[in-house]
Order: sequence, then C-alpha cells, then structure tokens
Amino acid sequence: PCVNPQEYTGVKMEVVEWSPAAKAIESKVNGRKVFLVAATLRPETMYGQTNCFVGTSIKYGVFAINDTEAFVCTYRAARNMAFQGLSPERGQTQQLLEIDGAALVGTKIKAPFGLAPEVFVLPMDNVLGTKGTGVVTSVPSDSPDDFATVSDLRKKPEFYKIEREWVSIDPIPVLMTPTYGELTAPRLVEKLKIQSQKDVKQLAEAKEIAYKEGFYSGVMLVGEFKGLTVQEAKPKVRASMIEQGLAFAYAE
Ligand code: A2H
Repeated sequence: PCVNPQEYTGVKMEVVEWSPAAKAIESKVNGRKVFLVAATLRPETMYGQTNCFVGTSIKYGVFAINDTEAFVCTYRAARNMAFQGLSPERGQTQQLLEIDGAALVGTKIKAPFGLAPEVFVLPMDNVLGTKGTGVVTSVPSDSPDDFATVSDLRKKPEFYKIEREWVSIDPIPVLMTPTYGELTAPRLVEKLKIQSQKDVKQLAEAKEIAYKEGFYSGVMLVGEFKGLTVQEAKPKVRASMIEQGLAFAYAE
C-alpha cells in the first residue's frame, strides 16, 4: 500500500533520431513530437545526464498526450498520467503502438538542461517496469547505479549489443560535497569496491550515502542555480524545467 506518494519529475527527452529497430514509429505518430519520459527524484542533477536507460525486456508504449506530443513509457505509467491530466481524455490512455525496450537502444534523444545536450538510449539490467515510467535518465556523477551500469557497458559493448560511441560521454561534475568532491558516485563505487551493476546490495548502500551527502552537504557547481545548496536548488531547477515545458510533475 502506498502511504506516501512519491513526487517524481517527469523529464521529457525528445527523440532526435530513432534507432533502426524503432524507426517505424516515425510514420505512426501523426507528426507528433515523441519524448522518452524519465522519472527522477533528483531534478537538480539533470545538468549531468550522459545517456538514458531502458530495460531491454520491458514493453513500452507510445502514447498520444495531445495532438502534438506523444510519450514513450510503460502502460502502467501512461495510465497514471492519464489520471493526472496527461492524455487526450482524462483517465484514458491513447496508445499509438507498442515497442520492446531492446528496440529503443541506440535512439538519440535530447537531455533537457544537460551540459551534453544529446545522448543515447542504453540498456540497464535493474530498470523496473513497475516503478516510475520505466525510463531512467542517467547521471553517473551522482547516481552509483548509473555509474556502475555505464562502466559495465564500456567494458563489454559487444555483449550489451551497443556501439562504444554511445557511451563516450564521461561523468560530468554537477555538485560538490565535502566528503566526495565533485564526482560523488564514482568515488563511492570505488570506495565500496563495486564491480558492476550486479552488486545490488552495495549499490543500495552507495545510493543511500550519495543521496544524503548530496542533499545535506551538496553545493551546485553548474547551471542557473550555481552556488546554491542542493536543498535550495532542487525545487528551483524543477520549477524552471517545468516552466520551460521540459518536464512535468508525476506522482505515484
Ligand atoms: B534517479 P525510488 Cl543522480 N527502475 O534519477 C529503476 N530505477 C528507477 C526507475 C525504474 N523504473 N525509475 C526511476 N529510477 C531511478 C537520477 C538520480 C536518481 C540520481 C541519484 C539517485 C537517484 C538520475 N538517475 O535515485 O525507488 C531514478 O534515478 C536514487 C534515489 O522511486 C530515480 O531518481 O526512490 C530513482 O530511481 C527513483 O527511485
């Protein structure tokens, strides 16, 4: 049972170029702009996006939101969104088509507020189809899960069926903490001797430390709110993204 609803920020990552396996979507959206929508709890870190993750065995849908926009996310998320005013008709999804996560890999998308403005969709083992939108934007500087996954992909691109070029962006410093400096997640992954995204237990611990450290002791290094504490900047970055039409509030 859900006691405290989670207030996510839905980040709209516009498709710039579909992967060959997803190319057919283009002709089925009636000229709409299509966005992969990532649910995040750390909007203040969006400057450091280096890619985006999907689960390769998760089913996604392309959902019409209105006449001009369509979102890629799980059916479950689209249904929640429809009850939050994001669909042509309240409470009703309008699915244009279905697509496997694997087919989305290699799609080039925009990363709103990202210092690297265009990034690729990549595979992550631990994406849950039952949380958020099923799409996770990746910030390896501040998310141990993201850093560990990107490191796996760089070590074995053939195994993960990706091009090495798709993981070419290094972690981008976003905020500074007294204990871990400007790359909190890489430091923690090293300190806790995390070898890969499969080390879920240590990753949960690293995630907890990174979150607390960032929230209570972090200071922004980049962006509109550079110099503010993370605690101050978090709602401001979120509001700014929403105001610019690059994100929306999403609860579940
Ligand atoms: B966070 P909570 Cl920089 N499956 O965003 C797996 N993970 C998911 C997900 C899904 N379906 N949907 C969202 N997430 C991730 C940024 C970030 C995040 C940073 C640091 C920590 C962090 C960039 N990735 O999360 O279980 C998303 O990653 C750790 C709290 O609902 C989202 O925020 O609490 C977070 O997990 C939501 O996790």
